Amino acid sequence: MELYFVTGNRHKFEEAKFLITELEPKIKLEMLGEVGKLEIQADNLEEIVLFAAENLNRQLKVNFFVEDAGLFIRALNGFPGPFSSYVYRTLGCKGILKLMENIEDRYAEFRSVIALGWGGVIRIFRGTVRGKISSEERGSYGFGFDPIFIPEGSNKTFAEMTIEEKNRHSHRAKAVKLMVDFIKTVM
Ligand code: ITT
Repeated sequence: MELYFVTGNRHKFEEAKFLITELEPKIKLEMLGEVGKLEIQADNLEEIVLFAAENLNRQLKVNFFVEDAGLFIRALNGFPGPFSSYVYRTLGCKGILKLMENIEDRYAEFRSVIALGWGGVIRIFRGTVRGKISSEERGSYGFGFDPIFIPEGSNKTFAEMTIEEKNRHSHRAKAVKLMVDFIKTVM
């Protein structure tokens, strides 16, 4: 049986794929990038994924999930949070480092919310990773804000980690693992 990850972001798909191998061969993960995924601009991740999942649930007759993630910086009152995609495209890592210049409190977290449509019913899974904003960009793996985020318990940025290493810490890996645990109970 196929499970579709509806996303335009191949990196997110690759990260999830590593964790879903334990459901194989019964379940095969496929990326679905070209369907009409509607994204609303809202100030919380749950609202965004639920809106997208409810729309897809009406269009698709398959099992699928969508994920929305964001970087929440404490000294910036949670900015860019649900606006991370837009802020990445406009300010990028350099812009965030500039905003963080001379700020001592470097605490930040990545949050991930997954909405799974399974048998026509939508369920939510969440994951968070605590960490800090580095003082400069480091590493060339990954995507987005990976070069400036150091998870707690490591000295490396996410961009200095392989997918397996990032998955030992990441917000997305935590949410995907909870989803995998759920799927194991129903497949
Ligand atoms: P979708 O098609 O799945 O929506 P997206 O790239 O827009 O893909 P999100 O909305 O979930 O992804 O994420 C918003 C932004 O937050 C994303 O573009 C990155 O800049 C950043 N981000 C999210 N997860 C990240 C991660 O694991 N590492 C680095 N940056 C991340």
